[in-house]
Amino acid sequence: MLEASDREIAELVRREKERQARKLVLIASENYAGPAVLEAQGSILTNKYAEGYPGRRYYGSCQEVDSVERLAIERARDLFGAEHANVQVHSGTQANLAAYLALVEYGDTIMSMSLSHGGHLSHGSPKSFSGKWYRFVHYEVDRETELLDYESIARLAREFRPKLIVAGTSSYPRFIDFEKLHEVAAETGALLMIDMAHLAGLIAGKVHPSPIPWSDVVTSTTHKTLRGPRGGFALSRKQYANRLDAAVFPGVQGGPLMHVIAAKAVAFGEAQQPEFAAYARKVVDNAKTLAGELMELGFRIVTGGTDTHLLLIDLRSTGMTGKQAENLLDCVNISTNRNGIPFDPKPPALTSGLRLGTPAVTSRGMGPDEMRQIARMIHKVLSQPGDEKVKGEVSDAVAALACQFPIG
Ligand code: DSN
Repeated sequence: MLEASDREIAELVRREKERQARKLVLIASENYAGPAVLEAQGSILTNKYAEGYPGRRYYGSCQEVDSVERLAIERARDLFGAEHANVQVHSGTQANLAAYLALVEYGDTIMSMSLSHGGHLSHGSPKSFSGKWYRFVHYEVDRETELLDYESIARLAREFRPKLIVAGTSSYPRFIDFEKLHEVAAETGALLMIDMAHLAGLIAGKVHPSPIPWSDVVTSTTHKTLRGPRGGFALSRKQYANRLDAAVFPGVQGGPLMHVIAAKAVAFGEAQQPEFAAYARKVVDNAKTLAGELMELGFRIVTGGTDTHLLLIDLRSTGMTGKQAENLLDCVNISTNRNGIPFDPKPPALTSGLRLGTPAVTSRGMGPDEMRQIARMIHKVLSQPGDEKVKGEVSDAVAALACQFPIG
């Protein structure tokens, strides 16, 4: 139908599909949603208005979408062992916006990880609503170990007495100790909110410790390691359920996207299957193999490795910026993104780091052998940046690998 009614858009979708098949996607926050998720997201549920919550809507004829949302809520709660779930939030940032609205007042102090050390824009960047509406105090990683230093987080919390402590990152490659953060929050009278957007699939697959027992609210996206549709959700203790729901609607959103909620339900259902736990394990194993091989080839990896789906290359020894490395690899169809490293001397538009992640290539079925191959390709291109012959050889090798592992 699209081809017949809008050739321009149909052609762009076709080209994007071809791009996703041709490139090796190592962007840590990207993945390939499965066909059932895509079908639900593309369904006629998009036609229905359903402001409110199941059984309490502001529109008639919501019986079917009520059942869809109830299923999504039940599955999210079961998957993560949470007391309450809100599946209406449109995105991770929107989930964070709603969580702040539910838990703190305008102008209150919130403590979170610095963006330049692995945090997120919505954790208090001065350019985001969060940094404009709340007083953020940021903690950093330790300069030597590049790890979270829970003692220094506790000292900062004792000094600034935040109402809310936020943790969860977009480029920290190690386990986060949620229990220790809970202890800090309990000691200093703060609430604890974990943004598990990057980790949701790993937590669902039980290859990363869960924040649920230790947190008041947990926010997330659905499309990263969890492999669902582009969207968000939030979990909470029962005592914050009403406040969280009211903060989402009518606090910061209007009508829910029922087609996306259906696709979230499908993704939660898929993540409840044993195959998903096996997938999550492979994602982490692949990231460890990729990091190990890159280190063998002489790259410095921030923190010396990874416990998760992502790793961060420190490019300073190559004399190259993250932007240059990202562009070079893109030329050979390896898709990555530049990322600041802790205490990065370069600005965010350039950076000294390159972030790599394995969720997407693992969804294609790649394993340790392919990770070693990819590490060698990255090394070859970045160590001979001006050599067109090398670029041609690596492009051919990428094409061969991509053909061997179709995206379905
Ligand atoms: N932009 C996402 C990422 O790439 O990590 C986080 O929102």
